[in-house]
This record gives sequence, structure tokens and C-alpha cells, in this order.
Amino acid sequence: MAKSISLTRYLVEQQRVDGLIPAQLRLLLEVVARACKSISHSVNKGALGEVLGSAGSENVQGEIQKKLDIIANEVLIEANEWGGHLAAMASEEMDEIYQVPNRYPRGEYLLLFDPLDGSSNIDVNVSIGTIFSVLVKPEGVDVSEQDFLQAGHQQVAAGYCVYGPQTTLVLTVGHGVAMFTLDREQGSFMLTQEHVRIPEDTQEFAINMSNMRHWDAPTKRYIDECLQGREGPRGKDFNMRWIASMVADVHRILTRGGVFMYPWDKREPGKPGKLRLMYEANPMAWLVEQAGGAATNGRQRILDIAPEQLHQRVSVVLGSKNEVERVTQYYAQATSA
Ligand code: AHM
Ligand code: MG
Repeated sequence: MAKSISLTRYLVEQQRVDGLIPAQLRLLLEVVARACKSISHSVNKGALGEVLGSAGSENVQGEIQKKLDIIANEVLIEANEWGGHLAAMASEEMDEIYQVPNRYPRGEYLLLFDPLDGSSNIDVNVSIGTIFSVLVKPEGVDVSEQDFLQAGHQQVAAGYCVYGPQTTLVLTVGHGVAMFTLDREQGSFMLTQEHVRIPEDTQEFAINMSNMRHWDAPTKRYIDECLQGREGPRGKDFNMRWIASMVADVHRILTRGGVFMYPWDKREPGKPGKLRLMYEANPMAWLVEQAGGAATNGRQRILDIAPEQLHQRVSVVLGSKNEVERVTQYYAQATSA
């Protein structure tokens, strides 16, 4: 029988045997996983735990916060603030960065998260998740928002936990992608897949088609060609999925391939897109690249974008390499035309 490996053992081996992560980072990842386990319990209770519905407040993005958005945010902060491995945190649900209080020791890492991604799916019992990204704090005593503004290629760990039919934690520390499924009887995340690879080709795309009339020409061209199927220039039929939880869409892509797009559109032309760079696009882009896929805003690799603001938005095209490259070509051709 194959040996069963818990997340704890996996991380210890990454630290001790392979020397891939420092002890403090291992601790940090264990704490994030523990917080995800606790969020998973709240999600599962649903109406019985009185966790559904709106909290009656707005976040910095002007979005109505759900009760679970706030619960998940608090769980992540409370789990992470006292362990001594972090200097500060930043979240989709907080306007400003959260410095570790003076009463606790401060570590060298910065943690960013979207505590509950796919908020519109909470009340309708569809998969949602937590996305996280870890950076190293630059030299200096105090922490400022500026310290968080590092390009995605500087991440030292990234992942998400998807709360679906199974609760699955997906992680990279820069040496491939591993998946861990929560074993509720044991209370542990168990390694269920290592060396995740995204097929380079796909016949499945994910985009919110209701925005079609607002798209720019390269996105319209790409999707239109997919829709033409076997009779069109692609010579094959495509399938479509849109879960409206990035975690669930990315999880499908890591599992069986596909392309995910949330591009700029004309609804709010001043904004580059809907998704946030620092705690949604960057961690997902790194996971996808680590699994052999690609991630771009159409014109630039997402991981190379120099961030200007903590909550900045970005266009996202990620997934199977050959499809992402095709979309990139369509953008390049549109620019040079
Ligand atoms: P959230 O972090 O507030 O939940 O918003 C992000 C979500 C993504 O998970 C998902 O891909 C997208 O918003 C869905 O947007 P739309 O409802 O426009 O299809
Ligand atoms: Mg989100």
C-alpha cells in the first residue's frame, strides 16, 4: 500500500530532506492550512451555523460583504498573528495592511489573502475557496503597504483551499504543485496528488459570456473561434464552464486543463479587469505556471507585473499553455494592426 503523507509530513520533508523551505515558512503554511480547516467547518455548517447572508457592510472594493467573508478574514488573522512567523497581512476584505500587534513577535514574512473567493456562491451552496500568497518582507523595522508591492515572481509560497464536495488545499513553494484532501476523520490534509501538470492543449474555456458585448477585439476573436467549433478555424468543438468562483475554475484547470479568462471590458473602462492582482491573480498565476501552464493579462506575464497598489485589478487569461499563447498572439496582432 502506498504510504499516506499528511501536509505536516510533506512540509517537514520539504524543509528537512529537500531543504526547499525554511522552518518559519513551514510553520506559516501549517497555520494557513489550519485556518482553512476551520473555514471549511464554518462553510459546511451553512444555515445551521448562521453563517449565510450579508454582513451589511462594504469592503474597499465597494462590494457587499457576506458574513462568511468576514468570518474567514477573522479566522485567518487570528490564526496567523501570534505565531511569530509574520510581519503583516493584507486581505481583500481590509482597506489597509494589518501589522502583527506589538505584543507578539514579528517574523520575516508577509501574507496576502482573499479569505473567501467566489462570495456570490456562498448562499447557493456552490464551491468557494481561500486564496493566499506569501512574500518576504524587505529589510527594515516597520512594515508599510509599499513592502507588499512585489511582483508575483517574488512569491515564496502560494496556494488555495477549495471548499467543494471535498476540501482540497493546493500548494506551491516553487517546486511544482501538490494537492492535499482534507480527511475529516483524522482532521488532517493528506497528500492526494503531486507533480500536477496542466495539459498544453484543451477544448474547454471558462469566461462569463454575459459580458460578451463589452469585450475587446482579441477576446471576442478567441471566443468566437472556439464557438465556431469543428466548422471554424480551430477545427474542433469546445466546451464551456463558468463557476463564478476563480478557485473552483482554476482547480478544474489544474485537474484536467482548460483556459480561464476574466478580461478587461467596457463596463468600467478605467479598471483593468475584475480580479485583484496581489491575492487572486498572482498566486493563481504562479500555481498554473508551476503546473506547466501560462498566465497573462494579454500583453504581459502576470508574474512580471510591477504592482502599484495593494488592491489593484488586472485582466486574467490563464491555463493550458497553447491556448494562453494563442490569446497573447491575438492581443499582439491587434496592437500591431
Ligand atoms: P470575490 O473575490 O468577491 O468573490 O470575486 C471574485 C470572483 C471570482 O472568484 C470569479 O471568477 C469572479 O468573481 C466571478 O465574477 P462574475 O460574477 O462577474 O462572473
Ligand atoms: Mg476573490
